[in-house]
Amino acid sequence: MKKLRILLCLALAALCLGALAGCNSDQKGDTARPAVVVGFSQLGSESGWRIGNTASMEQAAKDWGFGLMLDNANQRQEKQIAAIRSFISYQVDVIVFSPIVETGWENVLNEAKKAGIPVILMDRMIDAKDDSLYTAYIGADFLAEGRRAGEYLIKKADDMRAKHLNIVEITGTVDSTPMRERQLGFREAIGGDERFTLLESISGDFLRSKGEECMRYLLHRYGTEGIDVIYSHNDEMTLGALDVLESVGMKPGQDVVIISVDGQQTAVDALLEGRINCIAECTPHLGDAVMALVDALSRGEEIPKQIHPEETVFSEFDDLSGLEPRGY
Ligand code: GYE
Repeated sequence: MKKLRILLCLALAALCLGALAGCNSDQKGDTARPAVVVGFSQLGSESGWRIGNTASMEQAAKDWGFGLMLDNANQRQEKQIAAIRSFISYQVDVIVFSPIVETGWENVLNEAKKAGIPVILMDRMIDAKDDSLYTAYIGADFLAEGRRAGEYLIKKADDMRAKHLNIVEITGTVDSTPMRERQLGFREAIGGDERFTLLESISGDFLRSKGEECMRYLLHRYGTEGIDVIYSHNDEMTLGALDVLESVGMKPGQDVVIISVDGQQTAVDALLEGRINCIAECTPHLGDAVMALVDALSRGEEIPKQIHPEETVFSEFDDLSGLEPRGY
């Protein structure tokens, strides 16, 4: 056991030195500790959004001259908890993490609090009664994203003069903030409108492969004629669903209304081709704003408890000719 612990310490030290090499430092030498070290636990690489988000954090750490210890948890909460513990033992200046689900963080966040290390929640929230367990949350207003998706659908139904539309929903990871709130916001927007029936809601875990699986199941259950609208909580799952629809000869965007969330380049391209009807934007470019908070904390300044980036919606009703490349 002791041996294992020593090995773990050595591995951690090697990881830290590797991760921190080349950063600005307050001492001489390549491996000296930078003035500010950020421990960042990323939840995985499940989507174009997530990969863009990791790149944004890495770039911003470089731009601000901060050391970044990055750990990718590959979709496993226990790996995130272990990473946060390692950041605490390394005594990083700030911990940033993107919680894969909302529950189960109290213990490890209490440990960070006891160690006096501020925690910034990035992208997703936690469900904790005690809001002193984190210093700030920076991430999208997912409720607003869901509402925008629903508002688009109302407009579309008016435009189609539809009497009745059957909707299926492919959700993100169960118990994650974007899943919960994108679901809620959408229902809020369309609720009470009797033209809509929500046939079923199933989780595709934000993964393209599961989006495909969900679509196959939904087609099997409701048939090619039974589904009028697909509301999918992210672009990866949407792209998976498009493949399946096209493989059975359907024309997504025409035979069935496709509503997605995120706005990664491949999905925006599909929107421009008419294969997706609407995308509620969610930006992964949070790195710079996160590092600005880290900087403020390192100067002992107060920071806001909650920050939402500005976001919009792209749809077939908009002129998208001037849209800049998305960068993810
Ligand atoms: O929409 C999805 C990703 O938490 C906002 O996670 C993020 C979501 C994003 O996998 O593509």
